Amino acid sequence: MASQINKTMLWMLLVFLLLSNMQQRCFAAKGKHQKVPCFFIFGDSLSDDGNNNNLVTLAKANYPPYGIDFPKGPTGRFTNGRNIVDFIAEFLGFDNYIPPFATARGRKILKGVNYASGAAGIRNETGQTQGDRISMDRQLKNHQITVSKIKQMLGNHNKSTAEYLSKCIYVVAIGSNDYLNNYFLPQYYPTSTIYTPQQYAVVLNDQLSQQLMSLYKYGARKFAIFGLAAIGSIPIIRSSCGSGTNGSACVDNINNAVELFNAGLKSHVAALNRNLTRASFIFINSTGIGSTSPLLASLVSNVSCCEASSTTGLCVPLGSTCSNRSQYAFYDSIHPTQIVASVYAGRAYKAESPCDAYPFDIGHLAHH
Ligand SMILES: *[C@@H]1O[C@H](CO)[C@@H](O)[C@H](O)[C@H]1NC(C)=O
Ligand SMILES: *[C@@H]1O[C@H](CO)[C@@H](O)[C@H](O)[C@H]1NC(C)=O
Ligand SMILES: *[C@@H]1O[C@H](CO)[C@@H](O)[C@H](O)[C@H]1NC(C)=O
Ligand SMILES: *[C@@H]1O[C@H](CO)[C@@H](O)[C@H](O)[C@H]1NC(C)=O
Ligand SMILES: *[C@@H]1O[C@H](CO)[C@@H](O)[C@H](O)[C@H]1NC(C)=O
Ligand SMILES: *[C@@H]1O[C@H](CO)[C@@H](O)[C@H](O)[C@H]1NC(C)=O
Ligand SMILES: CC(=O)N[C@H]1CO[C@H](CO)[C@@H](O)[C@@H]1O
Repeated sequence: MASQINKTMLWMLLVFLLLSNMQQRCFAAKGKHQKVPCFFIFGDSLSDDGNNNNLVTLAKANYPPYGIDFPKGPTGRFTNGRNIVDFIAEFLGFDNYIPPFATARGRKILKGVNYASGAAGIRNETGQTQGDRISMDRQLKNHQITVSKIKQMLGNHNKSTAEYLSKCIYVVAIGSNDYLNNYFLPQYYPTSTIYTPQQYAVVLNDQLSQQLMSLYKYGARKFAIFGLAAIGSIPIIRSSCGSGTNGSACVDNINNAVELFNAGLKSHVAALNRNLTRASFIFINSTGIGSTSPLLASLVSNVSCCEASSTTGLCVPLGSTCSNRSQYAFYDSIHPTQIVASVYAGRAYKAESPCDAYPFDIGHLAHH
């Protein structure tokens, strides 16, 4: 009888040890190498990972040949494989990519949410000719919903939620559509008749600053803001600018307008750092990275890898692709391939030149 009790106790002890060990391992497996508790993403098709899948819009990428190099196949990412924020999530040590707001449920949101939406812009009307999209203002509203859910999960302790959210990274990469799907479509949008490129850059910079202040009010303290790439040089613009007319002037016109936005954005980042001393804002110099990478310079960049529609610039459903996707800069006529995304993300995370990230890179922001 006594030995029976001892045996039972021994078993119970063993089970207890096993369970507690398992729990510890579960805990360790969850982001043992994670550098920040969570990662939130705001932006457009460069970052969208599925938010547009169920919207009525032309700006969708949840069909082959998108995702041809992604483990799960087509997901709504506008590229062949991983996008820039997927690589950043990997560098930050996350075990999983950040789920889209459209489908993120339960405790997963504690690790972050991706709000980015194809065709979306800083301005509400941007992208409306494509159909529905989640503008930056709507993305911020969605983030408010996430924050209130996180508050409930962390037990209504406002202070602990605030502390938790302050340690997370917030990437904001938006503005390309305010040019491509607004200012430079004068047949549909009046902005180019109202503003000069310089005035428009100021209007966008000011509105984005306000949006970043809202994000700050929802508890964000570590911001990485991406400047825009040289979007005048994407294949669909090159071909619409035409080779017969002065094509390079048309391309330059767009790239110059975008550089005004970028220069202003960088000064706003400096001002935000001065004004909000408890927060850190960094600016990623996308055009600088794009123009100084030897790898990027070696890629085919005047045509898309996939067979793309000349009107939308997106891959034709089930259309053909180039044979070697590592040799092309653009997957469709608008969006970069995975290999290009890896270069941008790599230098945003760990700057190779002081010009890449100002005043420091995402790796430093994580530890700041
Ligand atoms: C944009 O739309 C949101 C609602 O989605 C609204 O709250 C906001 O005031 C609008 N912003 C502008 C500048 O019109
Ligand atoms: C085309 O535009 C560029 C400026 O972007 C200018 O230097 C060049 O002279 C122009 N060429 C023609 C043929 O007009
Ligand atoms: C910083 O604060 C000054 C003074 O309050 C204000 O004029 C400026 O707009 C602020 N800048 C930003 C980017 O918030
Ligand atoms: C971006 O980097 C390039 C060089 O790589 C530099 O010439 C340019 O001034 C930088 N732009 C900004 C806004 O910092
Ligand atoms: C793309 O560039 C290559 C070489 O730089 C050239 O041979 C080809 O004609 C160009 N294609 C188009 C569509 O411009
Ligand atoms: C694809 O291109 C890359 C870069 O040029 C090269 O390293 C690789 O060997 C090529 N792969 C194939 C299968 O040709
Ligand atoms: C992060 C967060 O939600 N902070 C809130 C805590 O509560 C104060 C006042 O109740 C709010 O102003 C903060 O926004």
